[in-house]
Amino acid sequence: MRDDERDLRLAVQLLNDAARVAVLTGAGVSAESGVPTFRGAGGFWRGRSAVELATPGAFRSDPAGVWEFYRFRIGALAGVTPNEGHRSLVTLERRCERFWLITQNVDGLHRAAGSENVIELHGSLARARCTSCSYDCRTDDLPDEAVPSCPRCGDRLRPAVVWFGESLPEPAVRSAEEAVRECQVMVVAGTSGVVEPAASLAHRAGARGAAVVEVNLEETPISRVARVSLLGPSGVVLPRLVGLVD
Ligand code: BV8
Ligand code: ZN
Repeated sequence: MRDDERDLRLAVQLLNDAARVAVLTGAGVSAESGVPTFRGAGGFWRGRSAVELATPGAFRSDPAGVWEFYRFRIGALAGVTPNEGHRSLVTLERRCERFWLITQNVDGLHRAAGSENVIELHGSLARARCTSCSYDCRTDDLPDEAVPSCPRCGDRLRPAVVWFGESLPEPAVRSAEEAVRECQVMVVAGTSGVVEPAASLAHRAGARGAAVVEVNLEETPISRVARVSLLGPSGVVLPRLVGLVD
């Protein structure tokens, strides 16, 4: 039997034996819907890296430039639909007793596919919030200004995403911690395993005894803790894997 066949069968067996399953996804899962990844070629915008733009410092020094970057990404999502990989995770959720879908992605595609228990670690491009008061709104309702201002207090609005150097939303962290404690299997799909504290969720689940099943185009730091790594596009591998699970 070829190695990849053997690995796939092991991954199927691990999921068949599990009632409590967590999934951690990254930009690679949305890449199959045409959304540029964070670190690949898509990670650059007008010569500036996404990592450099996704920071409070960039927003302080160039709020209009940062809003241009986010409006570009929000606009690029129009017409983007979930792919087979997103849909396979909806099927997987329905067959598990307990299921957590932890995503680093901010594109809303898991919810659009029909996933229910979605934990958005890094927030969402669908919403903006005030930098001073509790006002928030949908980004398709934004005032048409270079730097949208809050209708309630007049201060600047910002995208409701988590920037580098910012803490993750408490409720999302609590749910992700529960998943790490309880899951028997954690499927980790389409993430470079570079960004913390998201990447540590996989390492900690593995260290605790959960079986980590990685799905990626290439090896990542998470491959070290994976019981099995399935190499290939998530839009092909995930449906194939879930399709074989009882
Ligand atoms: C925090 C929202 C505590 C914004 C994102 C030094 C100073 C300060 C902080 C740090 C530091 N060193 C480390 C840190 C922590 C820092 C961090 O991790 N930095 C990295 C760059 C080293 N983390 C933080 O700052 C976090 N907060 O730590 O709070 C704190 C508080 C105060 C001070 C210090 C610490 C906040 C991190 C959240 C950042 N926000 N997104 C926005 O989107 O604009 S993260 C961003 O990266 C996206 O969400 C993205 O999803 C995420 C992770 O990237 P990936 O999803 O993995 O995507 P990537 O492009 O990297 O990889 C794609 C993968 O898919 C690849 O492996 C590829 O092979 C694979 N792939 C591609 N195509 C396919 C595929 N796989 C399968 N099929 C395919 N078709
Ligand atoms: Zn306000």
